[in-house]
Order: sequence, then C-alpha cells, then structure tokens
Amino acid sequence: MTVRPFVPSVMTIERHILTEQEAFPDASGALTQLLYDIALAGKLIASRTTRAGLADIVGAAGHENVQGEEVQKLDVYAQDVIYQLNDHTGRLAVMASEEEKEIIPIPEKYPKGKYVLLFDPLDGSTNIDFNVSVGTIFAIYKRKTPSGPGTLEDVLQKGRDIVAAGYMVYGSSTMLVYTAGHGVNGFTLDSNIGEFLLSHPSIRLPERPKYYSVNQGYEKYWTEGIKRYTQWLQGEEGAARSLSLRYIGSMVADVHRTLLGGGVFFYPADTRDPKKPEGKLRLLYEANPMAFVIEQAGGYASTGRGPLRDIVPTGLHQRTPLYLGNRDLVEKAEEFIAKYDA
Ligand code: AFP
Repeated sequence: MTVRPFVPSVMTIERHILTEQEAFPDASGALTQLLYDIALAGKLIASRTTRAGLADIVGAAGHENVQGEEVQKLDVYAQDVIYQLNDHTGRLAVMASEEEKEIIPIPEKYPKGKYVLLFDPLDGSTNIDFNVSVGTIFAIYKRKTPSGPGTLEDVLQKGRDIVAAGYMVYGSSTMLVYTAGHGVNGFTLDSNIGEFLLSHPSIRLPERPKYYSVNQGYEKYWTEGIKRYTQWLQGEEGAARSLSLRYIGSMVADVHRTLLGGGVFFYPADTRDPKKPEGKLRLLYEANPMAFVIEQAGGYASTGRGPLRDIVPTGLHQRTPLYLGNRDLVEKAEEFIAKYDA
C-alpha cells in the first residue's frame, strides 16, 4: 500500500522546534518544551486579543463575563497566562516581566530549572482600544547561579547571552517569530486547527530597505545628530534616496514590518521626560530580544553609540535608546550621532 502524507508540506512549530533540537544530541528538551509553552501562551492571548471590546459588552454588568468571572484587563491576562504556564514546569529558575517591579520567583513547592524567562506580556497595549496590532516579546537565557531559586544576577544578563528570543504579533493574523541562534523563522496561527504553521522560513532582512520608523512627533526633543540622521533617511544630508515613514507605536508590529520589509526602527534618547533620558524602551524586555531577532536575520541593533547587545544591565527596568534594522542604516545613525552629538 502506498502511504501518502496527508499534510504534505506543513511544518508545525512543534515539529520545527524539535527538528532544531535534533542538531544537539545532548539537549535535554527543556528549551524545546519552554518554547512550546510560549507558543501555547501566544494562542491563549491571541484568542483574547481578538475578542477585545467584546469582553466589555459581555461583562458589562459589574465587570463580569458570562461565566461570572471578573473581566481582566488584557495585559494582566497575558501576564497571568505566561506566568501560570511556566511556574511549575521545572524548566525555569526565575522569571521577570515588564509588568512586575521585582523578579518573579518560582514558587517554593516547584522544582527549579536551568533557564530564565524575560517577557513583555502585552507590548503596545495602549493600542488595543484602537484595534491596532499588539504583541508579546520574550527572551530566554541560561541561569548564571548554579542551583536553587534564581536571583537578580540570573536576570541581569547581556543581550549577547540570549539563548532564544522572539515575539508573537496579534494582528490581522497571529504570528510567532523566533530564533534560537540559527536564523529566524516565522509561524502563522491557523485558527481553524489551532496550530502555528511555518509560513516565513529563514527570514532575512531585504537588502533594499523600504521604511524608517520613529515617533517623529518628538523631533523637537531630539539631538542635532538624530534630527540630521532623520533628514538623511528622508533623502537629504547627501542621501542617495528617501525611505517611506511608517510608525504604529506597537514595537512588535513596527519591528515585524522592519524585519520583513527592511528599514530601520528607532526610539532615540530625548529630552521629553527628564525621568526617561534614555528614551522609552526597556532593555531587558523589548530592546534585547528584538535586537537578537534582527541580528539573526542579518541586521544590526545599536544604542546609537555601539552594539546594543553588549550593554551590561544594571537594573530590571532600565531603558535604552535603540536603533535596529538593516546594518547600513543603523551604522549611519551611529555616524551622525558620533559627528554631531559628541
Ligand atoms: P505601551 O505598551 O504602553 O502601549 O507602549 C508601547 C511601547 O513600549 C512600544 O511598543 C512602542 O514602540 C512605544 O512604546 C511607543 O511609544 P510612543 O507612544 O512614545 O511612540
């Protein structure tokens, strides 16, 4: 009898992660399982983000839904889902989230593992009310302390030491994009079967970039170097051509477009808020994981003064200026900043 494959060319995320693991015969499978759990979290969060707005209607009386459960804010829901899927598995030593002030310990009753999970559960959440894409960002590191409960030392690691990172973008479809250090792959959620399927294998930034992406509304708070760099992107300051401007205000969506369409996304240091002289983006939960993805796709990420992933973090919620995308565009930012903002 001839056995025909019933789904000839479908690569699920599970199969893909497992195939990657096969290259490492000594791997325990913990990282593979951890990535599965993150994908599952993405499916659960996606199912809620697509119902954003409906929850309010269903839960209008006393903020309860039909089951009588309290309606949670989406970012709180996303935080809880990721935490609850990962607190008991024995794969993690500790977690940290953009939503939590301190590190998130693994409860005493559960075993501790060798990995550390950092995440931004719902990035761009101020966009939810406007039906604009939001996302989840994650980074996985190996713990530094030998055993026992993970500590701050395990969390404050350089972007250079990330083992795997990626994001889920909840947009016109839900996608999961990740890298474990061997290129970047993108999966689209087929909601009919509830599976992430490989839709964007081995993503590389296009050589001819299309877009620049920045909140130009803050231009008056920028330094001379950043202003001139932006003019260069617009085809002035001796540039050979101009790029189109796109800015969503959800980092995941802006970086996703940069990854697929080519270009540069930046959130520079500015003088708008004296409490945030380094800009708005968080090094650990936003900048480092996205930098790893972009660099694995052939791009480059910088603080404007050097490689972003070399920063040694000093605080859990530290912010950083960020420029990422096609290498030549990011290096040009460094050039302008070095020349005008010495
Ligand atoms: P929210 O999660 O508060 O919406 O912030 C999103 C974000 O951290 C990042 O996703 C965007 O790139 C950036 O802020 C947008 O900030 P501006 O509104 O200052 O441009």
